Amino acid sequence: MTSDNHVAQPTQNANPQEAGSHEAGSHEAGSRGAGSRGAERHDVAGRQDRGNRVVDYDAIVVGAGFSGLYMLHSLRKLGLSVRVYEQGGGVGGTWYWNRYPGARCDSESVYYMFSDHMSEDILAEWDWSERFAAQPEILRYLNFVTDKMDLRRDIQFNAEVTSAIYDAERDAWDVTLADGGTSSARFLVTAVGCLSSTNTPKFPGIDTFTGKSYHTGAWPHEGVDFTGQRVAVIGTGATGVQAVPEIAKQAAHLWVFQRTPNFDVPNRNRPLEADYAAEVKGSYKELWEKARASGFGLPYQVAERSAVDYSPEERERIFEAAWAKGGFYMGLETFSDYLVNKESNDTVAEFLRGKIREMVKDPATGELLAPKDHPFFTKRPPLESGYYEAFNRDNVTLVDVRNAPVEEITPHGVRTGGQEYEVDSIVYATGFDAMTGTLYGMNITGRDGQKLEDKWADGPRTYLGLTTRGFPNLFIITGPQSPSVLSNMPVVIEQNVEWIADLIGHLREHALDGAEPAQEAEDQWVAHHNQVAAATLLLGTDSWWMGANIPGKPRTLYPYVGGVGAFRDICRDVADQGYQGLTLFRNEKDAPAPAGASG
Ligand code: NA7
Repeated sequence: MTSDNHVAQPTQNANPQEAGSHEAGSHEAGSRGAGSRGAERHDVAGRQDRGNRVVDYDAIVVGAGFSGLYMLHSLRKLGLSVRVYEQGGGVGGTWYWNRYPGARCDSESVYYMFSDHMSEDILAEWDWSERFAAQPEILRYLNFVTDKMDLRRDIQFNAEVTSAIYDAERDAWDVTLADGGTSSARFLVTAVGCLSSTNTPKFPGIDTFTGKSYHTGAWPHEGVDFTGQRVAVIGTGATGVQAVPEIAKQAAHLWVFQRTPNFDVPNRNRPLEADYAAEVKGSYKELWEKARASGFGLPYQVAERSAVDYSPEERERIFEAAWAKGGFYMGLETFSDYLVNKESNDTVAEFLRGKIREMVKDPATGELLAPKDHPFFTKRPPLESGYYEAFNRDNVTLVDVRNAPVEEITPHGVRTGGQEYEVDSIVYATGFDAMTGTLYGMNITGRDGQKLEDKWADGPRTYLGLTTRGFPNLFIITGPQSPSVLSNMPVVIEQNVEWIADLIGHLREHALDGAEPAQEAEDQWVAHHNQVAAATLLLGTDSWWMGANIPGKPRTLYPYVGGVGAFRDICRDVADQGYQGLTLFRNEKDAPAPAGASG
């Protein structure tokens, strides 16, 4: 990974309403994201007596997944009054919604959890059952954390935020919910995740389908039984790759519609060995520090070497060892220059193509499944368990929609290449409007009526991914231009949350009311982000990391690729230097000049 310790220069100091089921003939019911649902009006629960306060709460947090839960806990520790609004009927975020068959985390479970910063007790008490935890277990974990930390009482469920408007007079954020409820707070923290607005392509005829259709990211809570059905899965990203082997076990026939094959690596999932789990727990502090300082938030032994410096035989041995180990070791522990050296990347890409051809019995299908249009890891490599083997089953057929795109959804199925595939159910594993979709859906409006969506019309502009000028006291967890999805998420979530909480603590300590990045600091962060990105191969590939999956979305690298550890160092330096690059202010009389003015 590249890293650059650039620092921007300072200019100055529940009643669960289960969602996600899908009615025949309508693809809308299976979508998710801000603005996707309405609900009956009810009063905002838990509102405090304002007294002489100009706001209802010190902070409003949107979302109750990993980020929102830890943010709530951290702000409570500072003594703040906090309200969390959660669109779902329960906690969990990604793990509340993504209940499709085979849904599983691609980070090793022992590292996909809160550290002792949240609670030493939870760390000690919680035991994972598998090397890679499945969705139900992660959801159980997050509920366990919620109850242990007594977080539920400050969370309002089924509460979709439809607007958040900054009032400069009061230095307050006014928030409106889909049910018409309103409330206000000094600080607004978005903890909405990166993959929370589902993307269903606007295929012609999509509403005419008379069977059932589902989006993997808004899966019915009661589950779906595909036994005996003819099923179409559209999409072969990390989600499709997990769902296909499971659906194949039930369906009479499964057609998998593939536009772009991926470099899928086996996860080698298995029951978690007790001694391994104990070993990790035993050296937890050390391992988490290593993860925090790493490129991707995992405490792996990164090999600082290039594949081009090794003989084909030596490379083969290294690749085979990582292949046998499974998981992200192939990307992280073999060679370290895949993202910056095409020649090095070609060696691992060829190795993986060879493995795919070996695993798939039909040569034509194997060839279609072997990616040739992008370098390894320039799209998120899915982890697989039985995906390629699924194509050796008689009841599974791969359909290439690269050369012959989906023409239309008909009342009875999917038409492509002049052929109609008649099915009973369609599964859209077609991804998300990542990183910005849900933020825009909340209609976040800052100083002078500027909408976030308009400010970012040509691509996100942030300071550290955590703040953006013109939107005082808006903090974005795992936002664009922060490491976010290029990491093991809990590690960067903890870092983001702690930085935000420390800043808010600093403001209170100094009787200040707010923070907003200076123009120059923001400009420098955007330039740095772009510079780091430009040094990689990522910009040349059409991926959701680049916004390429959503028509009209600005093409730019959304996550920060400078590395988790480097990012943490930069954030810490900013804080150590009195929040360099941020304007800290007291009430409106001290507020900075409007966005656009020199900071
Ligand atoms: P992804 O990775 O965005 O995958 C979506 C898939 O859907 C991908 O194969 C797309 O092909 C395919 N797609 C999207 N639109 C179309 C159309 N119009 N026609 C055919 N195929 C289409 O989403 P996932 O949910 O799998 O994974 C998201 C992240 O979750 C993942 O990266 C992990 O971080 C966890 P394409 O590749 O665009 O050609």
